[in-house]
Amino acid sequence: MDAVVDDVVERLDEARLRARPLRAESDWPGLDLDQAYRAQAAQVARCVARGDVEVGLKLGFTSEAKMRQMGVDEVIVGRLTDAMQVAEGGVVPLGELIHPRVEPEVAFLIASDVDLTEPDVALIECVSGVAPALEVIDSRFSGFRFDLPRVVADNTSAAFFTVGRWSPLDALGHRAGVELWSNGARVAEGTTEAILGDPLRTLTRLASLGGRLGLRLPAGSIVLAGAATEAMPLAAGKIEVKVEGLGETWFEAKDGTDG
Ligand code: OOG
Ligand code: MG
Repeated sequence: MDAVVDDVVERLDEARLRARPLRAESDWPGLDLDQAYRAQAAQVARCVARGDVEVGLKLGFTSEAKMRQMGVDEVIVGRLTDAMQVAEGGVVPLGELIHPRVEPEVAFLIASDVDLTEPDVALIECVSGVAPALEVIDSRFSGFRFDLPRVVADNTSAAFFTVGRWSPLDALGHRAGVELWSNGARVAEGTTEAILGDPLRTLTRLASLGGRLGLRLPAGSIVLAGAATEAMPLAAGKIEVKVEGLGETWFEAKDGTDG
């Protein structure tokens, strides 16, 4: 047992459920990445014990824009559950969130069971589809201020996500345009090249990181490759992502906790 990890899990879980940020910049001095990934796993295990189902993994800080915005320089992995998934056109309840931001992403669909701890696992060969995606992030730390261990412990700020229609992998161009729209206005734009030079590279990074962390991807899992642009503040209304070659997807952000 690790009392620090237990405290991190307890406080972050409560912050998320109450939508009240933690002022923990000075707490847990020396918290390291290993403890942070254990805290992340334990928090998601709590959600699973309450009935949630794990549906995939997400990568964070796979673009320069994101690393610069948040002041970090390492790719990280988080866990996705069915409670975070919002159907296309569905509602993201702003009342459950602290200070949400939205990111334009692409998602991959994993077709067969993958054990990332197996050496030389060819994750890319297990991918059967790619889709436009939106991710809502909501740091449980006040002011979205954190270091790498804290954002990892906080399950990489994961809150909600929406995935559009799957296309075959070759529909994804090397420099496909990515646009984020909010209530009919384009609020961010970039290209898929911003994601590690090519979003497919995120799969190689995921294979090595996931191997060290002992992660698996059952058939049907979703992988979010990380934002192509900076994250933008999420306000009420229709939020849409358009990815050249893949089409678009959207959700509606609504005030109130009942959706
Ligand atoms: C961490 C989440 C980063 C991405 O796509 O890069 C992420 C954060 O910025 O709070 O999801
Ligand atoms: Mg993201």
